[in-house]
Amino acid sequence: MSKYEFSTRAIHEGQKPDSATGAVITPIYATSTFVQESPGKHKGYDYSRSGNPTRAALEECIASLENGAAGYAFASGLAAESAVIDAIGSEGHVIATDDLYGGTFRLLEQVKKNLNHLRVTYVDFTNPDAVEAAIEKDTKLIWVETPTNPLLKIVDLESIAAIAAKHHLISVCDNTFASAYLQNPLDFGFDVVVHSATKYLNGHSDIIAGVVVTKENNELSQRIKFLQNAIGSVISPFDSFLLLRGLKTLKLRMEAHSKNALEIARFLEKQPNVEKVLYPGLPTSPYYEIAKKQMKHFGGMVSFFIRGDAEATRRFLENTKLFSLAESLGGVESLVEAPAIMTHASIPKEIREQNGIYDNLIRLSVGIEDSQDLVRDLTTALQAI
Ligand code: P1T
Repeated sequence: MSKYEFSTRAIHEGQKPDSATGAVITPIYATSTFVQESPGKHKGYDYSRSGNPTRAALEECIASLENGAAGYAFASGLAAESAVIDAIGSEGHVIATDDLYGGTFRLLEQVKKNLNHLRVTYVDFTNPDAVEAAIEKDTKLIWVETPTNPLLKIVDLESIAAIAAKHHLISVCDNTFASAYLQNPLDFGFDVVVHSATKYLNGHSDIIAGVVVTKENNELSQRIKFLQNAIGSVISPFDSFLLLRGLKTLKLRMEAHSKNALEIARFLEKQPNVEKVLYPGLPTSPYYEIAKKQMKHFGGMVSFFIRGDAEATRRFLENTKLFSLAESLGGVESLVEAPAIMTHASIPKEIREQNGIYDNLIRLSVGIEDSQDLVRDLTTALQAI
């Protein structure tokens, strides 16, 4: 299938008509177990934690969309991340982006440090020299998010992959904010891609899911597959079905998200009560050139600082109507949130502020509604602060 373009693969890869019935759409194989003719003799499936045909179709599809060799689907983005981190074993050193999802920070700080005895250094990855300087004798893993959550910094994937390869480190990119349509980190030399598939990959805010794709079907990949089954944090057949359905329109949705987000970023830039807009698609962004190089469009996330304090932020958040005040992102509907008190509240205040996440930071997940309505909604909320 790899000779086909993106949307053709999204619609067909791993999804041949059902061999038993001819169903064009991959059925939801809602079964926990599979009959065996004789012990160990079966049609490729014996128990749904170890493998399920709906999940298998999804895993083949996402592996193709990320240009990888193997895909694994999990019950959440964090479950996917956890399996990848566990796959490097206990003890050793990890270098991670300083601006990353609060839940990933919590997973590293409050779980993997204690239980896996890992040490973690957080670095501003927009400076590749700082990443190389942070490498220690026992560094095993480089963990990147780009665009970062919530400051939308862009990391140069090619430079970071080259540093990882030079020092024989495993490189992982959390590609949630870009999605597999806008950016494929494996093409730049990364070893592993993870997603919170809850977001753009599914696109309809109706499931929690995660995926991992590996560049090679190597020992690391097999270890992740082993952990997926051994720990059991798998996605259900029903959620696999919804995710497959979402993937079919990923390209169309990402184009619409990106178009609306650019329009909104340009609008916000002109507003007197907006202090600064963070969007890699604005030519004024320090990340514009690198984003243009490695992404097809600039994505649907826009962050900005309003001119005001925590109370003004609260008034803004209470006065949007179309932008629902909620955590998460990547759905067709627009969402708004304040990272300091919502998605990134699990990061201690002094670290948050050191990284640039202040109380007046607002993050938008721009949906695919008609942009005039979204701009009107933001205008009303800005007038209320
Ligand atoms: O929520 P879950 O599916 O477990 O995914 C976690 C996760 C991982 N990586 C990134 C970059 C993320 O943004 C997330 C989840 N983020 C939010 C819920 C949020 O509002 O930012």
